[in-house]
Parts: sequence; structure tokens; C-alpha cells
Amino acid sequence: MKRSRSNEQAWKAPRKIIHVDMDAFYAAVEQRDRPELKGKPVIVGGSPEGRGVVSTASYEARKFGIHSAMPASQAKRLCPQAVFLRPDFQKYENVSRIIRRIFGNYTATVQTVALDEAYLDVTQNKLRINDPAELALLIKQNICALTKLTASAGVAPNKFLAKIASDMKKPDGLVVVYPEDIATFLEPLPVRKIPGVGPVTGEKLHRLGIETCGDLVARLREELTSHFGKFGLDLYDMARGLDDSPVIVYAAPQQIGNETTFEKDLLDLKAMEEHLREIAEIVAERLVEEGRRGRTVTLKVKYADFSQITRSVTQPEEISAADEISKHAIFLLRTKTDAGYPAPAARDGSDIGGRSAARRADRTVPDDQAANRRSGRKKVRLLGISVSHFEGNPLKQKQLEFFKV
Ligand code: TTP
Ligand code: MG
Repeated sequence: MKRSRSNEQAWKAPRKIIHVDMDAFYAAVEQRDRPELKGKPVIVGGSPEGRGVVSTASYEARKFGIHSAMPASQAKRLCPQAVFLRPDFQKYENVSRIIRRIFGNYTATVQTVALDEAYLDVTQNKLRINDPAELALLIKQNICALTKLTASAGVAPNKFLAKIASDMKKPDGLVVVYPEDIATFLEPLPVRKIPGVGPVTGEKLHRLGIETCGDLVARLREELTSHFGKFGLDLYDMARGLDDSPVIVYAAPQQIGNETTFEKDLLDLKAMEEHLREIAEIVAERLVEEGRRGRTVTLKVKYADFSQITRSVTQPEEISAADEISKHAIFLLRTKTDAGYPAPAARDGSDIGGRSAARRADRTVPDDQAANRRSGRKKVRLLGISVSHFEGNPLKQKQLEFFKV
């Protein structure tokens, strides 16, 4: 909930942190995409018939006491009319990417902690807006406009308080903890809401007569450390709303890759090439998802004896298309490795399509150790491709060149 405060009023703390967390994330995405599920109890997770667990439940399902990590069979007993769905991670990752892009429009200091959750340090922000509550509202509106989903946000002088705040008015909540209100905000807060306080610590605190942060503030630091060791110091600080942990921006990946270990070691080069085409498709998809193009293609080969090599090619232009990636990887495989035994002439140019066909092809290749030794070619247990040297990389590379990584 937004408290009405004058935007002119100074924020009396050195930092402004926003914690954003999507509401009933997986379930909300499913309800969005299947309007007939709106307003209904929806449970995303494992099978209620088997030993599956609940990943998440829509707010309608939570009224029946259903929550994350509960056995799906128990959820079914609590709410037999609920709609049970398997998770579709691709969909959730797509939404996650959109919200991360939105965050990036406000500040570069974003710490993603889960697909649906992030901390933003908006002390300095790209819109040069002073009021962090205003920023949080804009972010929520932006998320809703682009994803048709709701998020809850907490605004506070640090991560700990922002996280507690974002959880307080779910769904579609916005809670601002103004610096001068911290003590009042924390006093009634049950200690179980403090990150790191689970059932065991909660029970121990309860036995000490400590139920709320207000109770915790009344205790000496020494008493807390004597019972909880180092965590006692954290409890002491958190009860006072103190947390100086920074919003950590994790570096973007320097390379994007994929690899496959085969069920059976491969000797047929054609089969390997087919696998490389499939791997290249996956890498290309991920590059598109990350909005990346790169100049270096690296092939990884693990031979049957577990020895491993990588070979790379760097070209002047960035690429991201699957056929370009596979073309380079196949060239490296043929010219820079000891992988595989060339397929018999009759098989050359044959139409090998898909994984099973590739495996079939492998089985038809004579597994002749003597021939293998004669040719000096090796069986392969794993192939991988990665693309790196993304756009913006300062490395100037004018000519086609090969090098070992
Ligand atoms: P949460 O943010 O913890 O939960 P939520 O978004 O479903 O609900 P809300 O935030 O409104 O309370 O987790 C985000 C997603 O992570 C959740 O939709 C499913 C997944 N998840 C699991 O798969 N297992 C779990 O035990 C939890 C807690 C979450
Ligand atoms: Mg969530």
C-alpha cells in the first residue's frame, strides 16, 4: 500500500532499495494464458497421483491451505476441484526476461534472485526520480502493461526491509518503509518473517519468549549470540532494521553454450555433425533469448577416454543463427579434432535426421578397434558448442583465425 507522503520530503537514508516479486508466479502465468482458469484454484507442480510437490498455487487455491512444497496429493485432498498443471519453464523464463528488461530501464543495479524476484538499487536511477515509491509504482505498472501480470513491491532503505515489505500486501501490493518509520514497522513483525528464521530457530526464539522484532530489540547482543552464535548478530541488527548488504549485479554471461553427452560413444562423423546441428539450434535459441550475437564459436569434444579438447574460430562479424554456428562447429570438428571415423562412402550424403536417426547411424558404423587405431580417430562421448565475444567486446579481430582456448 502506498502511504501518501509529499514527494518533496527528503528520504532520510543513504540508499533506496526496491524489492519486486511476482504474485503466484507460475500459476498467474497459466491463468493469464488460459482465461477459463481465472478465479479458479490452480496448482502448478508435480502430479497429484504420484509423489509430486506443489511449485505454487493461485491465490484461490491458497484459501484451501495449499502452498509451495506441499505434496501435490495432499493439495488434491484439500481441494479436489483444483486444476493441476505441469510447469512450463520456457514460458516463465520468457516473462522473467521481460521483467528484467523493465528493471534495466530504471537502474543498472539489479540483483536477480529468482525468475520472479529482484532487488533494485534506485538511489541513482535512470529516470532521475527522487521518490522511490513513485519508481516502484511505475515499475509495477510497466510490468502489468507488458506481461498482463501483477507484481508486489517493497520500498525501503535496505534489502532486508524491502523484502519484508514486498510480501506484506500481496498480491499487487506496494509497501513503503520510510526511514523514520522503521522501528514502528518492525515492532509487531513476527520473527518468523525474518529471512533465515525457520521452524527450528523460530521455536527456539519462542521458548525464549521472543515472538516479534519488538521482543528481539529488547534483548542484549550477548544473549542473542550465546543462543544463536553469529546469526545472533544478524538477528540483533535486523530487529533494528539494519542491513548494509549491497545489491549485487551479477555479470552477464561471457558465453552461451550447450552440450550433449551421448548414451553411446559416437564414431560416425555424420552422426556427430547431426548432433552439432541440434546443439547449435539450442545455442541459437538461447542467444536470441539473451539478445546476444557473438564472434567466436567454440567446439568442445570429450573423447571416450574422457580426455577433452576445445577448438575455437573467431570471425569478424557477430553471428547468432543456428546454421552459421553449426557450420563453424562442424568445420572445427572435421579439421581440428581427432573425432570420429568417417562414415562409409555409401552413407555420405545420406539423409540423417534427428537424434534417433543419428544414433541409428552410429550403430551401423563398424566398431572396429583395429581400424580405429589405424586411422588414429577417436570415439566421442560428448560434444558441446559455445558462442562468445559478444557485441561490444573490445577485441578487434579483422581476420579469420583459429586458436585453442
Ligand atoms: P515465490 O515468489 O516464492 O512464490 P509465488 O510467486 O508463486 O507466490 P507469491 O510470491 O505471490 O507468494 O516463488 C516464485 C515461483 O517459484 C513460484 O511461482 C513457483 C516457484 N517455486 C517452486 O517451484 N517451489 C517452491 O518451493 C517455491 C517457494 C517457489
Ligand atoms: Mg513470487
